[in-house]
This record gives sequence, structure tokens and C-alpha cells, in this order.
Amino acid sequence: MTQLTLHTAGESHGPGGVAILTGLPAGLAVNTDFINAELRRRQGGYGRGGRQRIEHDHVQWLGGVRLGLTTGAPVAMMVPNRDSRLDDIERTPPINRPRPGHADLAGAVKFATDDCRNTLERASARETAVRTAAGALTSCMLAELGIRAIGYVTAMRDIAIDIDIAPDTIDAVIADRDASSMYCPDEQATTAMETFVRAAKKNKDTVGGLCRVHVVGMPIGLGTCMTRANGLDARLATAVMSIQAFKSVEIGLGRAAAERWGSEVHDAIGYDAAQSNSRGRGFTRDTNRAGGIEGGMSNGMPVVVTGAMKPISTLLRGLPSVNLTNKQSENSDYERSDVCAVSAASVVMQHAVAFEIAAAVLDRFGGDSMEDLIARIC
Ligand code: EPS
Repeated sequence: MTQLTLHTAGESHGPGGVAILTGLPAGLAVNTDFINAELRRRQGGYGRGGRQRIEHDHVQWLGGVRLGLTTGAPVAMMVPNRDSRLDDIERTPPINRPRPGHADLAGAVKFATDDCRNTLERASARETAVRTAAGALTSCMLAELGIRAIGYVTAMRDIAIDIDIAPDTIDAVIADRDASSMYCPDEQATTAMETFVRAAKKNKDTVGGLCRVHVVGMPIGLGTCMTRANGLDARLATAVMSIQAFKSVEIGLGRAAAERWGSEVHDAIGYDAAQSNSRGRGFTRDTNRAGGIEGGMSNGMPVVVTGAMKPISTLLRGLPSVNLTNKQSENSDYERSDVCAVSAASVVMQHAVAFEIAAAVLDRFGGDSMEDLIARIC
């Protein structure tokens, strides 16, 4: 059994995004319809830009899948781009005025060029399309194990919701989320968030927000306390911070825990023998301020992760910048973009978290086939 790994390649305006997943067990039913539905969700959300009217994102299987099942070989997949023009210098010209907040300037200096184009082509959030497809495939594996993740928008500027999600309520929250143009499972908050997006558009500005992912059905002991870099919290933090435009990540109460007494933070432990055969082994908590992780390991409660997405770096109004060809002050270049992509980010984050949970499940229980894995998980 090899460790679950993911590598992606591909540029925003190249032929497409490709991903190679190694370590998935054989015999996993590949739910292509679910994966394509998640790709369409990633393209949606109030405030998305013109690219999403061009692309019809869907996954193409290139390896490791046969007759609808994984074979145990590396799984290769592609999300093709309709807007493919990487070598067309007229339609994909140099970018010499870096956008503050994007990878443009640091990339130009790092790769010793005054053209930010190659940097932005790879740094673009377009890469999250194939990353979402790969994560959604691992969500298919988790679903067969009774583990489910839900991602949604939980806050924007001074609007915030705070909800608990359990295995018997997740479907209702998914329904509320999917009824929202902002992917926020609260009608009033959705309306208020839409107002912020309209204000940003009117002011030729952009807006970010907070995304939250809950994972229910969690076994105890995923991750480790023995090598802290492999702690489940450490791995989830890395996964969320790897998503374009994310600037912070919190587990459970997160930063708020630092502002409270210990007696107001730590989740008291109970026991109910009637639940001893459940995933939580009968141990109960009345609160979940730890966000389902203690000492780098899952404790059987839902994992709760919150990520902060900064506003998109490409502003219609531009921002003060420098022309790299002559170092003269000029406003930043404008590239087609979104006003708000926080809804899309909640989809990307859901499947980035799912990928790490799947990796931790395979680390703890292993199994070259789904049959082995299902027999072992507890
Ligand atoms: C995106 C694709 C990109 C952007 C956006 C999101 O496509 P294009 O650059 O051709 O418009 O619309 O990415 C950014 C704004 C960015 O700065 O990364 C996507 O598919 O999510």
C-alpha cells in the first residue's frame, strides 16, 4: 500500500489541468456524475467571472480506472480547457505590470523575467478545477466508509453564521447550502453577502470571505501525536493553505481558543456504553471546540476546519504597481477575473480536506482493495 499522493500540472490557458493520484485502493466505484457535479459547483457562485461561462468543466479518466472502478494503479485524470491559447502570443500577451496580491511579482523575480505570464498561468485558481476533481474522487472513497464532508461559505465581512453539523443533519445543511447563490446555508446571510458582492462589483473591487468544512463519521486516531508534522491538524492546515488566495486556517475554535480559559475551551469527555460500537467507541462530548482533533489525532467528533480567502487580486480598477520593463509606476494589469470566488473556494476546500482525511484513513487502516479497507475501518 503506497501513501495517497496527488500531483497536478497544467496552465490556466493550456489544453487542461491534469492530476495523478497514487495510493487509492482497487475496487473503488468512481462516481463520475458526482465529480462532474462538484466541478460545476466550483464554477458557480455569485460573483464568478467570464471564464466560467466559457468552460464546461468535466473529468476525463486517463488511467487507473476500468469499467467504472479503480484498478489499484495510479489514477490519471484531466479537466480540459475550452479557452486554450497558451502559445498564442496575440491572445495571451506578456503581463509586465504585476497585480498586487497575486504571484506575479515574486514569480517574475524568481524566474528572472519581466513577464509575469508563465507565473500567472500556473498560479491561477484555474488549477483548482482538477484538484477538486481529484479530491472529489477521494470523497467517493470516504462516502463508502460512512465519512462525509460538507464545505460552505460561513462568513463575509461582518456577516457570519455558526452551525453544528452531525451525521443526521448533514443532508439538510447540504440542501440549504445548494439553495444559496453564495453556497451559504442561511437565507438571510446569503442576501447580505450578495449585497457585498454587488458593492464590490460597483466599486470595481473584489471581496473574499470565510469557508468552513465539517467532516462527520470520523474514526478515532486518524493522524498522529508521534511526529507532529504528520498530525491531522498539521496536514489539514497545509492542505487549506495550499489553496489559492487562502491566508489563514483554523481547527475548531481556532484563534478564539487563545482568548478563553481552558475550562471554556476543552471538551469534557463522557461515555455511553450503548454507543460503544459506534465510530466514537461510546466516548461522548457535549461540545466540539477542538474541531474533532486533539494531539494531532481525530477524536471521533466531527472535524471542523475554517479557512480565510482573501479577495481576488485582479481588480477592475487596478492597483498601484510598477512596469517591470522600465520600473516606472503604473497601475497593475487587468486579467479577466471574478469579483468574488469564495463560493467556489468552499468547494475546493471541501475536497482538499476530504483528500487529507482519505490519506489519513489509508495511513491508519490501509488496504489494497476497498474490500480490505471496509473490513478494517472502525
Ligand atoms: C478561474 C479561472 C481563471 C480566472 C480565475 C478563476 O480564468 P481566466 O484567468 O481565464 O479568467 O477567471 O482565476 C483568477 C481570478 C486568479 O487570479 O487565479 C477558475 O477556473 O476558477
